[in-house]
Amino acid sequence: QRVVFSGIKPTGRLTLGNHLGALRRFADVQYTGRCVFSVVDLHALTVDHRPARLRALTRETATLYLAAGLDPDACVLFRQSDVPLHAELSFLLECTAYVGELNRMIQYKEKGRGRPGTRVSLLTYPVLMAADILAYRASEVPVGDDQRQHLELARDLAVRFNRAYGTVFVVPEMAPAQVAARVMNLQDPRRKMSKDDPDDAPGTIRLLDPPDVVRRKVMRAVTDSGTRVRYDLEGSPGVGNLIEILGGCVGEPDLESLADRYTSYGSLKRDVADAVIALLEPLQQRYADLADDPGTVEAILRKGAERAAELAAPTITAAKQAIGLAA
Ligand code: AQP
Repeated sequence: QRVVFSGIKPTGRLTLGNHLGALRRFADVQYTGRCVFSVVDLHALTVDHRPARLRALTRETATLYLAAGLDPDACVLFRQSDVPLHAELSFLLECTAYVGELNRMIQYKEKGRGRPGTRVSLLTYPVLMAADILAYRASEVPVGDDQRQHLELARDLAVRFNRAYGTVFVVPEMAPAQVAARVMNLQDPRRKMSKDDPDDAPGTIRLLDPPDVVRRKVMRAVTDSGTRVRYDLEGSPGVGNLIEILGGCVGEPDLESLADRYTSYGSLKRDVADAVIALLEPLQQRYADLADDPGTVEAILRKGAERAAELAAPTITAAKQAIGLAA
């Protein structure tokens, strides 16, 4: 059976990158197998955080899952911290992982390695992510390109555990996006568009940005001093990023020929703005309806957590038994 797991951590307001690289693809696969999607709030504790903001962002992210079209009758939607089995399995996997490999994680290097005030959990974060995935015996993980290294680690841990103690885990495959697997910042196209960017960052499109804000951000996107529209991420990263975004929004994987249709940066930007606005409009409409009804969202999350715990429990029992804990 096809089993899909993915999650998003509520550390900021979701961006167009989160949508094209992850969220939209959750909706695309939800009727094709068992799908489990989580708002991974424990991961948000690995960096400096404020409790009230975390709670608000967790609610907003869960509401956006529904607004993006996730159907709670088809897939399991839950808040990670409601299912304590994730933390339990994470500890077993910490006893399988090595400090050396965690030290090499790019996100850890960028966000905290070598600083005395870095939280221990930032080092072990990829292990918790492995637990999230392995608990459901997921065969597929739809994530953006920036998560490739963490997914490799999840695979390594599954293989290592299985070899040492007997087969418990399914070794998951990464399911990368065809286009827009790495949406870049519109003002600095060599940097990933990140939800950690300041709330008013001009190069970051948020899923809840009103249409005029989206248009302004796109029209002011950095391009280059040339004039020819071409898809060349190395030579012309700003223009290449706009073409990726357009291809992602309209579902056109052939980016070279998409670029050939444009003779000026201005017309490309206008079409990018229109395409992003059209993609976000139905999502924003549903979000507005759901935001008025927090009780419904909460009830969906609670029911999802019960189901998630049922699904994960047999894997954790098997892992405990294999490693020598359970009777
Ligand atoms: N710019 C992006 N382009 C394509 N996909 C992206 N994702 C994130 N940014 C882009 C994908 O969205 C999911 C969110 O995963 P996460 O919450 O674990 O965050 P992340 O990967 O660390 O990326 P963010 O959203 O920019 O968060 P910060 O800045 O807080 O680290 C993942 O599938 C990710 O690949």
